[in-house]
Amino acid sequence: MADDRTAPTNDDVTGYSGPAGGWGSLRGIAETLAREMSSPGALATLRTQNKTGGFMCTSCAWGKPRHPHAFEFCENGAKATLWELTTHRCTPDFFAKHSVTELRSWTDHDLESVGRLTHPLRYDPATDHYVACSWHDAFAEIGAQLRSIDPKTAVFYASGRASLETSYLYALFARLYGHNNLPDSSNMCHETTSVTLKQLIGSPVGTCTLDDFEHCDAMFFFGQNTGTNSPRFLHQLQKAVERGCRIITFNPIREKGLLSFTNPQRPGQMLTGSDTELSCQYLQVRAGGDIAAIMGLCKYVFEQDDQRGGMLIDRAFIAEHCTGFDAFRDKAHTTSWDDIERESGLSRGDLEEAGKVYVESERVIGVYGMGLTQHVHGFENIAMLVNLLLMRGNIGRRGAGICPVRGHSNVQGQRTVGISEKPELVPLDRLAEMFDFDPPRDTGMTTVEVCEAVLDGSARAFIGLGGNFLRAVADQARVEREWEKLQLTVQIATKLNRSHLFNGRTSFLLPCLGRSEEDIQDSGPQTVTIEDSFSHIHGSLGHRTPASPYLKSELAIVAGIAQQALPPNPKVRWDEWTADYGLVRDLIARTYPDEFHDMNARMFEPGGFYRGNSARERVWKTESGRAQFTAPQMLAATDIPDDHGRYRLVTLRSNDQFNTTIYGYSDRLRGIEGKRDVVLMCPADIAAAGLENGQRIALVGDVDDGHDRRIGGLEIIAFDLPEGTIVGYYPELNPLIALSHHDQASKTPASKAVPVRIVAER
Ligand SMILES: Nc1nc2c(c(=O)[nH]1)N[C@H]1C(S)=C(S)[C@@H](COP(=O)(O)OP(=O)(O)OC[C@H]3O[C@@H](n4cnc5c(=O)[nH]c(N)nc54)[C@H](O)[C@@H]3O)O[C@H]1N2
Ligand SMILES: Nc1nc2c(c(=O)[nH]1)N[C@H]1C(S)=C(S)[C@@H](COP(=O)(O)OP(=O)(O)OC[C@H]3O[C@@H](n4cnc5c(=O)[nH]c(N)nc54)[C@H](O)[C@@H]3O)O[C@H]1N2
Ligand SMILES: [Mo]
Repeated sequence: MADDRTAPTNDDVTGYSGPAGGWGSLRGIAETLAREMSSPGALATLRTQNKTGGFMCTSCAWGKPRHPHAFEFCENGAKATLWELTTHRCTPDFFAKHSVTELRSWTDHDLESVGRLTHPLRYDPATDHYVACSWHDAFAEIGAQLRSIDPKTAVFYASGRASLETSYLYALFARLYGHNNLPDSSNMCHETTSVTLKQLIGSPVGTCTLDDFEHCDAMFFFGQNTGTNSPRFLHQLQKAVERGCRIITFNPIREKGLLSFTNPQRPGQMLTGSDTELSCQYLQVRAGGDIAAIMGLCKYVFEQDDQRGGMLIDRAFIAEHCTGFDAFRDKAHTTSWDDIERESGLSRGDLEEAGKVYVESERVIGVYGMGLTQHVHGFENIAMLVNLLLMRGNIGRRGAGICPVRGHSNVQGQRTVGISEKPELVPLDRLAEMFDFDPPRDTGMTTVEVCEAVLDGSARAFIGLGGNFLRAVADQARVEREWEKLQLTVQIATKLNRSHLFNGRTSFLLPCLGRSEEDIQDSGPQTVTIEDSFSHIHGSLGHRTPASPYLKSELAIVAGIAQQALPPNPKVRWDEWTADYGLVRDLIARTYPDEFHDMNARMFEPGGFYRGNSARERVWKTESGRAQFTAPQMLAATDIPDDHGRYRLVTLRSNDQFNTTIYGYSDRLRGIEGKRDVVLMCPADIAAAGLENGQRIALVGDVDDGHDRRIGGLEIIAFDLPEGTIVGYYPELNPLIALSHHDQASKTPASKAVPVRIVAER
């Protein structure tokens, strides 16, 4: 349990005591500039980032304000751009020198550091090297292979970066070809959100907009590491706190970014070193303890409501808009404080103090990230947050709502325009009519099901539109071993990564333009669009000279493959669409007229155009037509019982990475420098296990399914954590996560509260 008196703080056991932002973040940017020898004008490019007429950052999906700051980017957004603008190149000469098998021993950092991919490449199994090939041959061969297999055995994966235009065509391609196997990175991320919020409030995405952060009285913040993963959000947090909004944070780690912030955009704060305190209460919940913690908050609200004659709970709202309230109330009544304290690791007093802020606040926003979604009972985590908010009508009002903080810059948008394995979310009848075909109606594979299909040999082909699928999935080592059974693998990427080093019998690596680069097609320079976390759509125009003259845009690559794989269809015009992306936006507008009408005219509206959200209007597109309370059947977000020597491992990001892209080895805000092979553990746990700070250990997966999962050579670092919760880095620890360890409702891999044991190495 978190107790500041017995456990040292992060600052005692590690090096960093400064706030998030500040000089440290500027140093981080300068180091990346130098390391990547970024091309001339890189800083000028950064100035146009996230501004109307410029390009939209490829880092996180946080909203882009109507009135941007002079530099509307953060340390990590700048790193993402500079990483793309590197002068290093990964050429056919490089691949002549290094076999694919050799490259498997390289780190993620070293692979991407080689630089931007320059030529289309084909894997030659005879020599185990990649060799350059022509685009024409690549498209023809991929098309021929796709024509030779049952479409239902092919998978079209997408990482959440590709534009709305590319995503729309990619999904259309899959359906014309004959499958709905369209998982995207969202399946490992906020799919829990898409499934839970759709079922409970009828909208699969958050209900807030940036404006709400100017009007809320409190934010309840669960499992999202703002300082690292959505740093531009710190501006809204700082402003909110300065006008009196209170932030209560639930997180096993005392994340610097949620404790305090020095704003690099405010020279005064930079000079004086003063910072803004962000969270007024910081509750170090156990990993997997949020159902219990939120139940505690709700129980307090019920108790206070009883004492104040029923004045606290918004019964009028509940009567008019909700269902399931009575069962939920009964559940809260019968749940004991003892159970809540044990499962959350928090004291009743602390939860009551937080509950007091909730009932005192007129307008409340619930914010969350992977700390809620990546659990076996992620659904119930989010459902409890919905319960809490609905109790006082905190959804569908200005300054209130639910705010899942999305990951990839267009991950939400990809789902919006059809990349989904769930056909019921896609207007198939309209597509059938527009393109004169019979779309497949069966449910496609999630990322977990794709891995299962690779393991059992039923998957035949895999196309990856960006991303690093094989590195990002659970049970990574097992899936890697079976990958070569695939008949065809195609990866569309900007930089070399581990997924490119495991090849199907026929295998291509196709290099594409990055978003900051100029995309010239037959009708001239092309704009693309993306959707941020708040359902706002932004045009993005790259200005940089492409890293290589042989690159193609993602859209052109998708169209090039589709053209070869599919029979001709007069309604399907790959060449015309590639020549003018405006025509693709017209298709999007025709497919989704309510949200995307006049898309071409609106895409450069300052702050983006809003595609709306029904739940925000208190229109509940759920089965019952109402917002749904849930009575959870469990208090822990994991199914694996506590046991002596069993720990809940949280796998998460450092400050110096974007997912599997490792920029460097500095987790600045947590004070961990120069290494990633670490396990953070609280001093009490270290002592109880008879271990020592700095000792080498192995982690062993603790699921009894006949598969050994073990990673050795890890260093213990004493860290301020609740007992029983230990922490290490993604993606290095992914082989420890059993494929079966996923959210029960959405199949999002449960990368948090992974059951493990510790074996001392010496
Ligand atoms: N710079 C940078 N930005 C990024 C990314 C990146 O890698 N680098 N990745 C992008 C992507 S795709 C995504 S999805 C987002 C991810 O952003 P986050 O949602 O912040 O994801 P994580 O890094 O996994 O951090 C999870 C947080 O939840 C906490 N946590 C873990 N388990 C629990 C729990 O059981 N309960 C609670 N209450 N908290 C818990 C952890 O301590 C940590 O603070 O960021 C996006 N932005
Ligand atoms: N254990 C554990 N596993 C996790 C998570 C976790 O918290 N813990 N988080 C999960 C989450 S939230 C996510 S979103 C997934 C991420 O999974 P992915 O989205 O598949 O992985 P990324 O690391 O974002 O992909 C990086 C690669 O994308 C390519 N790339 C970069 N820019 C572009 C571009 O503009 N176009 C194209 N075509 N390619 C580009 C580069 O080749 C780069 O190597 O991982 C998941 N896995
Ligand atoms: Mo993500």
